[in-house]
Amino acid sequence: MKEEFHVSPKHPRAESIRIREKLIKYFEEGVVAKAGLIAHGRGEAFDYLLGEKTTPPALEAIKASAASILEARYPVISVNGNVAALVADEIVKLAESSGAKIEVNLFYRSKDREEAIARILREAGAKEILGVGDRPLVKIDEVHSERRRVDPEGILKSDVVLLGLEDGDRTEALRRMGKTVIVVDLNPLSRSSQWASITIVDNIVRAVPALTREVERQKDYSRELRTKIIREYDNKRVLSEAIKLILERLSNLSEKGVFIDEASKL
Ligand code: PTJ
Repeated sequence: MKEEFHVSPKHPRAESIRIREKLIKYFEEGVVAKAGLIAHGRGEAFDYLLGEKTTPPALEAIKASAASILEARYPVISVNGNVAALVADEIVKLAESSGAKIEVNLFYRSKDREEAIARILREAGAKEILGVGDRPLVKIDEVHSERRRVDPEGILKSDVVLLGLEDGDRTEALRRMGKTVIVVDLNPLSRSSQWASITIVDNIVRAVPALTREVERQKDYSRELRTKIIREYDNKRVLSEAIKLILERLSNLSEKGVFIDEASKL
């Protein structure tokens, strides 16, 4: 039996350590890819720079994402190892609330990982999971990794796709195929962030529940209002604002010199 690691809730970085431990546990269970651990480290670094909270540009992107999902003809949520490990329950809630399909789509695809991820989603309450088992997958030529194999009833058919922790190649390909691509990525400079139609520069653990809340709120909006939100959204500007926030935060911190309150050091 694997040893469980418990961090004291009093530890100043308790939440961050808890998330790391979750990823390690799911890595050992074959859900998260080795590279998924590296990707998480990169994300953590950007989360630090952003102040570990949902920022105004992320909120704006969440609003546009909710409107796009509700206005979609066929929305699909793509799930990989990290997403399943961190937010399986929240993904199922989002799918239920929005009517979106769930598809497992992996960069490092193997039958074992597919099954492990499908199991977590099933345990979280997902009734239908595309892209796994003996479902007939088709290849999209535009993608140059295992991610090219998609479900004809899922990503292939979709008009709006939500991707978490993505590589830029597929984001670009899906955009070229004419789809609206929503990406959750803490790094506003990544190729996926730059290629997406809407980039939510936020930690997936905060972004997905916030998106579900926004979907619920916008169900009362008129189609005209949701269409207006989509029309007025400008991803280039939102990404610039996220980068500017990092810049301002670093500038303030560099002026202060220290950012751990002197009193709390005693
Ligand atoms: O499960 P698989 O086989 O599909 O593989 C998944 C990984 C994550 C290995 C694959 O998608 C990958 O290589 O991703 P990248 O290219 O490393 O990009 C991941 C991006 O996600 C980086 O820009 C990170 O900053 C960002 N990221 C990491 N953790 C989080 C995050 N963004 C939001 N929330 C996080 N918790």
